Amino acid sequence: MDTTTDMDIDTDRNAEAETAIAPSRRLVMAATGLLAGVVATLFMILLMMGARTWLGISPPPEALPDRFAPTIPISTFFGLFDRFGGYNGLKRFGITSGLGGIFAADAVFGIAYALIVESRRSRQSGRWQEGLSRLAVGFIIAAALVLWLGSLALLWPVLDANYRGAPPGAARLASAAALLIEYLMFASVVILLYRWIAPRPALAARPVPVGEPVGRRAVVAGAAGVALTAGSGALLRNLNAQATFSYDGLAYSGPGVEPIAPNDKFYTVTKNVVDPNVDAGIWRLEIGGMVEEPRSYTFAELMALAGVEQESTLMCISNQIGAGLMSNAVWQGVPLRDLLEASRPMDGALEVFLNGVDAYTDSFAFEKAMDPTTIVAFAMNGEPLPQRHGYPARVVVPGLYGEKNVKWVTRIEVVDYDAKGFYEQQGWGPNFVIPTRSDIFGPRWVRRRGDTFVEPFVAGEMATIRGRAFAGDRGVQNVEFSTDDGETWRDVRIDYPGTNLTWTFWSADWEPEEPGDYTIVSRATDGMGEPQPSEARGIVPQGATGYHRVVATVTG
Ligand SMILES: Nc1nc2c(c(=O)[nH]1)N[C@H]1C(S)=C(S)[C@@H](COP(=O)(O)O)O[C@H]1N2
Ligand SMILES: [Mo]
Repeated sequence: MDTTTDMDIDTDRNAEAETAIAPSRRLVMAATGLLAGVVATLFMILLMMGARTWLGISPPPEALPDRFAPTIPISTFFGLFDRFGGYNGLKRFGITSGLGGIFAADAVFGIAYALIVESRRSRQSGRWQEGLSRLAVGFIIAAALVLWLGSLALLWPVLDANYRGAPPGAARLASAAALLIEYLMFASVVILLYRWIAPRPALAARPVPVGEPVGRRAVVAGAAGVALTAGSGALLRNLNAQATFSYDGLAYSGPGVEPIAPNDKFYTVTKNVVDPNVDAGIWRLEIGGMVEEPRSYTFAELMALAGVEQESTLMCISNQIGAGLMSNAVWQGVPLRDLLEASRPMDGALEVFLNGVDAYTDSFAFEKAMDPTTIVAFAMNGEPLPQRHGYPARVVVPGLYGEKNVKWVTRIEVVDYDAKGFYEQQGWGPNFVIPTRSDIFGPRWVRRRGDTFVEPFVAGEMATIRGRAFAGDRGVQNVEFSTDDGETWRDVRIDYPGTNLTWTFWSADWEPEEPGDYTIVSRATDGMGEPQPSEARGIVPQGATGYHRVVATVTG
């Protein structure tokens, strides 16, 4: 590196710069580097927040957990839930540790810059403009490239996320470009700020009196940091207001449940901290992979295709017996089969691999994709899909757990291998067919040691027990009910039969004769004549099975 022109400016200063740097001066340099690093980080975070808010580009603190969550085994994943307060607590932890990590890395970066680059004879001029030597420019570019290539390597699989709905190819380019710009800006701000604040070499040789420009500049830099924090804070509050914390895990249960769940009460599960807010104008649905004719549909083109209307029930694999991570709706959409056939799938198709705009992935058998009941839905109960349920389009695949019903779907690939999506990589499955279940939702009960009705029943008075049964896409043939913990069974009344793809609502009258505790149980038989499994099985790894038991206290 040739710095002779800089060095020629002032030979006295030159001489000083060649003398060893005093430890106290090193401390000032390190502190200045730290300050520059922190302020530059605040600036970069403001850029990231802006890119997230207006362009839907996922910042590294959001992308990192998305990248690594699928690699965490289920047991560890649930262990983390316990430690951090559920999925929401874990999501908060993911974001804050991502932000913390960025600050720590960048503070180290600032200090290292000060002690390594600035202590070299690279800065012979007292004025920062002149200090912008080739070495500094080289350093900016090298540092940004290292951060950028590292980020690309680490985040590649999730860089195709775009929370405004840009198609995966464009989204990946946008994410990569944003990172490069952010890192270049970061490195530039570190250097410019350092050189603006730092004591000039000529001054540094003597003690810095209070009130020197150095101190004032550090204060100005600090103030800039505060202003940047306020800016990021405003954007962060805005994102936090949209965050899924308030509704992720929303259950639909209790005596008030209706056969068709209203859209705003439909159970909700999402991996995201802030769900996509898709601009249907830029969104596309791509059909690709092993097809003769890859295609890309605009929202208008999709809606113009011959559509179907279908009532079907969705249930999360994490739905405990008796719990409310299940709901039923009438969906409007296009059979996936029509879209696949239009693209002419090749021989050897084994599965379809689905991508949401949030870099969520899942897969299911090609044969299931060709089933006429598997649809790409764009409306729910006669309204456009609500944002949190996948606007502008989601897959509805009856009979398979909720996770296969990819929301904000943007790309469907035909593949000839066993593709594993977000949760399947954690170890869920491999069988995602919903087992038959039935439960009781009224009168109200609470989960104590076991489930217990809140209000006591009265001997000699007629009461009505109400519940639901669900058998994936096999239909519910019949439901039975017991008030003696399964010793004896009798048939129930079917209040809402639904279809093969939906749940069934049932009720039974019960007039207890004697005071005491009774265990109420139900069991269903599916449309194939198969009884509901009685074996109590937990949700990991293939969803819960077993009977729902609720204890009733009968008073005299
Ligand atoms: N793109 C995307 N699709 C997704 C998810 C997600 O996080 N991202 N979550 C899945 C899970 S685990 C479930 S149970 C269902 C929930 O759908 P709902 O919120 O509309 O009820 O969406 C599935 N589809
Ligand atoms: Mo789920």
